[in-house]
Amino acid sequence: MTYNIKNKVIVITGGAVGIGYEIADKFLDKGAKVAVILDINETQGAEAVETLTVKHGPRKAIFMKCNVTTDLEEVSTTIFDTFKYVDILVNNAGILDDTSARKTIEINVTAVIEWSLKFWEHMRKDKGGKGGTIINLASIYGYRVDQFLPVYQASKFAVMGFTRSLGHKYNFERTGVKVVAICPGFTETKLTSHPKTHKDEQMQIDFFVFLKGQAWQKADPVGNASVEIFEKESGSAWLIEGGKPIKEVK
Ligand SMILES: *[C@@H]1O[C@H](CO)[C@@H](O)[C@H](O)[C@H]1NC(C)=O
Ligand SMILES: *[C@@H]1O[C@H](CO)[C@@H](O)[C@H](O)[C@H]1NC(C)=O
Ligand SMILES: *[C@@H]1O[C@H](CO)[C@@H](O)[C@H](O)[C@H]1NC(C)=O
Ligand SMILES: CC(=O)N[C@H]1CO[C@H](CO)[C@@H](O)[C@@H]1O
Repeated sequence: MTYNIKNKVIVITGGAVGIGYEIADKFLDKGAKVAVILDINETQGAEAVETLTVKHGPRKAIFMKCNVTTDLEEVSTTIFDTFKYVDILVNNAGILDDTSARKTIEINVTAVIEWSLKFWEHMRKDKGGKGGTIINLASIYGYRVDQFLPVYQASKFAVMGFTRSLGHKYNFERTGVKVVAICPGFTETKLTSHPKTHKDEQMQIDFFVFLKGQAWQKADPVGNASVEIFEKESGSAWLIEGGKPIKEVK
């Protein structure tokens, strides 16, 4: 089955910069009707809309200020009122700060689950929707284990389990809502320029050395990969590392 992006309304959390921005750009390239960019930073949101408008034309990108941990009800209501129907949700907002476990879990797990369920209900065919797609940003940390970021690791395992279960064939066949995960390897964004591990000095040094040895990529190929993954089977997860072609994570 070919999934058509043309005329689809896409909502992207954390969409103003980095991977989220690239995803908005690539879906607009493929003919999406509008990209609704949610982000906490209004300056970056306005900049993203300005750049995307120059590239794709007026009213293709819209910014709404949003804190994913607190604003789900208010922002989703505004989105549904304004656009009537949302076809694609990308849960991308996240932090990388292993010194604040509660915050990481709140943003990277709880918010992903709550946003997914809200839009899943909106899209499900068996409850009056037209079906749709939810793309969750997991990470290489969703399946490969290292010793440096245990909290982040836990949050990504959670996103993978949630995605595979909600996206299970059983649920997809009933609802027509596809749920897939994208697992980027190390990607150059603002988030990764200052990763925080524990205050343990030796670990900081070892982590720095470890980071230097990874296959880094820019955010751009992750945007491309998300367009490809849009067509994949519900419940599946895909690795994009070092800018190489995507690979299924079993
Ligand atoms: C928002 O982004 C701008 C531009 O990158 C930055 O200068 C500013 O500090 C950010 N604001 C907050 C509250 O993080
Ligand atoms: C988002 O909301 C939470 C909960 O109220 C708060 O702790 C956090 O600081 C907010 N984030 C920003 C960037 O304002
Ligand atoms: C992304 O895809 C576009 C075509 O859709 C292509 O021109 C570009 O080279 C790709 N970029 C990467 C980094 O793969
Ligand atoms: C699903 C989700 O919100 N994932 C984010 C968690 O945080 C990382 C940053 O460390 C983001 O890259 C993910 O998109």
